[in-house]
Amino acid sequence: MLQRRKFIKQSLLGSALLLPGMAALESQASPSKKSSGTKPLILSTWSHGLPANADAWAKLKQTGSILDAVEAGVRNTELDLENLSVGLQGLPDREGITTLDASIMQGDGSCGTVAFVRQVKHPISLARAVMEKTPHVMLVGEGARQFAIAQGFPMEEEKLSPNAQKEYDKWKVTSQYKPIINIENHDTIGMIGLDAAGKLAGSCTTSGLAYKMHGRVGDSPIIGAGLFVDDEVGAATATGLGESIIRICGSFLIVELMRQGRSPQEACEEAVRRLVAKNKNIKDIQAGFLAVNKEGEVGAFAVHPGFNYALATDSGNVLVDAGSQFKS
Ligand code: SD4
Repeated sequence: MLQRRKFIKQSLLGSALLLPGMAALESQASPSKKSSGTKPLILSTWSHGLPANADAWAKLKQTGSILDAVEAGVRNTELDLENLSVGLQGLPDREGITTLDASIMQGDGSCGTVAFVRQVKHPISLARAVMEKTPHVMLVGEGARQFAIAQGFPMEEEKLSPNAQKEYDKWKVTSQYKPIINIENHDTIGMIGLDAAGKLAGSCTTSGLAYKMHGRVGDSPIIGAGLFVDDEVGAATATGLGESIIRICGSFLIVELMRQGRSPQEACEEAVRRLVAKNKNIKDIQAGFLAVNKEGEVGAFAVHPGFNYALATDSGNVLVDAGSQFKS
């Protein structure tokens, strides 16, 4: 029932042959096969994951830190002007204000998150500062902004990007709010990475749902929902309608299923089944999960077709189609 994963795009990182990475993907469909995972590895949601993975990979080679890598990778997406779901160029809430959510986590349990934060270009770095420089895990709203100022983060002008302004102006004509995510406007980036020594880290950053209520926070900055990392087991991240992911504690669920012996692929599929069971109007809800275990085996699954992810290994950086519960 799994859709066969398709190799879509060729390496950004160099080499043309993708045998180790592809072997890992094929093994997901037959969990009884012996592990064919690979390390190091960087995994991230959607096609903007390709340039993000490339930056993460370069950082990993430069500093040797998987935490540095997952921060650097998603900073790329936070600056991507084409992306209307991440960073200050993202679509605003219904008041016309762009507010950002982000989280970062290491396999030893340390983590930091920010939510409902304004004027900060790199919320992922602010989340890292929360993790490293405060006794807390999460700062939100004005408190997060004040902390950013105190930490020397520049405050950006509150002005919508030209693309976001155009879309917002169109939306205002009807001001119709439907908390529905179609595949086309899923752009959050969730990234998980495993270094050669088996250490894990993850990051997730988003402007959240377009035209959300002012103050709405999604799954991305909620540890256990949008991101969870445990060096003993593996890591998972999520994209899609945050409310549906929070309801099932999606990323934590996947890591716990892997702890109980499921493969990353089996764990992602079970999380999607759970999400489908716990959410009404499932035909209007897209959500997708990515997972890696500490052996470097990967898994991915979504509610509806269309979810893809970028996978970087020593053999290259490729875009891969994930399977889905419902078919088109
Ligand atoms: C949220 N999960 O805020 C995010 C949205 C998302 O691509 O993934 N957008 O609910």
